[in-house]
Amino acid sequence: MKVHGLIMSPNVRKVIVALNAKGIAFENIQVFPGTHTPEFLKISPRGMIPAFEDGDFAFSDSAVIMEYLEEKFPETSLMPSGPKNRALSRWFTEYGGSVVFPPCGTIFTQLMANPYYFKRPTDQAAVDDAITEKLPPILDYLESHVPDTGFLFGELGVADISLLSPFINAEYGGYEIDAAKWPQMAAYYQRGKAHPAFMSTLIEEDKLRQAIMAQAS
Ligand SMILES: N[C@@H](CCC(=O)N[C@@H](CS)C(=O)NCC(=O)O)C(=O)O
Repeated sequence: MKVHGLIMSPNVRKVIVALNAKGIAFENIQVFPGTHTPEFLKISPRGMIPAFEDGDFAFSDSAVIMEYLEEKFPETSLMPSGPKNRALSRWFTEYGGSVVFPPCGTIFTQLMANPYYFKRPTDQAAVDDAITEKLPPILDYLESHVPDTGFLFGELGVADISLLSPFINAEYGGYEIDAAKWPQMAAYYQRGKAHPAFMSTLIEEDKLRQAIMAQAS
């Protein structure tokens, strides 16, 4: 099985953390965001990472890939049981991808990717908007939903992975969840990062991050 995409991308990381949590072996093919070669567009028609290959079957989108993994390898399940909890799990997965990811992505792009890799200026107004306007209501909402201990449905699942992964990128841009304002979220984020599936991913990711940063400087 092959995951196409840069591990530092929040959406690629989601798939890799899910694979690690399930204990499934895979190969990570480093495809940078914005790769629009005809070959890559065949497996990811929107030209976005991640894309996934399982033998001669290939497709894209992190949420779809995680659902596929869940159906193909149900043994270590990353989804709760019962229609209500499964609906909630899908909702938080969607919320992570469509609502949490954009402002966290902005912080990462503007404060890490642009200055250190692309050598482009930082759009400070976009960063300020992400930090002061976009993220607070998101954190307020999540603060009332995340548990005191463990994860949304007990063990780490796709919903947690989807909510937490974007914050890793925000942290690369220097953002920290304010534990005085959002204590539950700050603690939940630290628990997520300390989970073996996240930890092993972040160790691999750090090697690549250092290499990219070294090349860029
Ligand atoms: N809904 C997609 C979003 C994927 C996505 O936004 N990927 C970004 C990197 S994190 C990307 O490929 N951006 C390049 C582009 O927009 O051209 C998923 O969850 O896989």
